[in-house]
Amino acid sequence: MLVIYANDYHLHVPKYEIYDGKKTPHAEQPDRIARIIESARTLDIDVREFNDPVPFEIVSKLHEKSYIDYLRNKCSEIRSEEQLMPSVFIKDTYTPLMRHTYEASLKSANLAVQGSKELKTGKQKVIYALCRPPGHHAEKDAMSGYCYFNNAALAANELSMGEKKVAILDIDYHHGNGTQKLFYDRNDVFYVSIHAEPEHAFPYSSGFADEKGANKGKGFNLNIPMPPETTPALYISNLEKALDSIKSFNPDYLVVSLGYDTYEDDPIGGLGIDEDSYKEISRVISGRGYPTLLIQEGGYNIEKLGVLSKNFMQCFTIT
Ligand code: Q9C
Ligand code: ZN
Repeated sequence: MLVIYANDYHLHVPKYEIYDGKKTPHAEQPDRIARIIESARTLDIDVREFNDPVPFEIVSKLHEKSYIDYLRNKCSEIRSEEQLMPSVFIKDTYTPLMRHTYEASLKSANLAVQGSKELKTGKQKVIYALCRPPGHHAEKDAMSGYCYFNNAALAANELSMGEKKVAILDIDYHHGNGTQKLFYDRNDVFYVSIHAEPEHAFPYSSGFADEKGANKGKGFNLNIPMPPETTPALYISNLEKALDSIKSFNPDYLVVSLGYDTYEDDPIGGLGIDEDSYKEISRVISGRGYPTLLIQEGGYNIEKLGVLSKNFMQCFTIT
């Protein structure tokens, strides 16, 4: 496994989110990535920093120019330490702008795309891109759920190029509304998500089992919503089911949207997954043997992220 991160991931430091009109401390903090880097180092895994300047074209393949321009211009007007809650291009009030949000998001997206390029060389079978900010809620012209650009989608798009088949397995606690929407009409990218039932959990508006894709993409979207009383055993059996559907699709590459917010003591998620079960989840996915790009999404228990990611990384071996 090769672990990669972008040098400026810590520049975006959101202060608060607005939950039903009230300010609450923002859960998506730079330390999340620092903890995962630390555990990779204790496991003696190769960790590489990406430090390149990034052209905005890296995100324009899937995002609207007006949206990208808005983010760039708005962020450049914000003074350091200031936080701005945008009024447009939004789906919720959880996703604020800071002075360095655009820059950090662009580098996060670039990291995912570079991960794809590295995977395509065949030198590595598994790449873990520590993207931050996360991406799976971001739509073509909307920030949402702590996400600005859709890292996993941009990576899958790069891997596919309309020629290869790519499966995205999204195991973040939340449904990846942005990723689903970006590929809803496409049959080269199969989106499969296991997440908390949208009746009870963000994003509320999508992630239902009857959303199966449209037009050419019909049959290439699979949602597996899980109830609040999910156990590790129930979760793993649904994970096997998700992987069986991916097997029938027969992909060239697998992209995993990896969130640790399914952990039982996550402050905003929690789907009954205990820390040891991340070893099993990791074995079950890697056991399928696909060349795999892991993309970091959520996971907000900062004290536990070290051990959760360590359990996952140490068991992710492809033979
Ligand atoms: N204050 C990701 O995991 N809802 N995004 C927060 C609690 C928004 C999560 C409500 C959750 C977004 C990438
Ligand atoms: Zn999440």
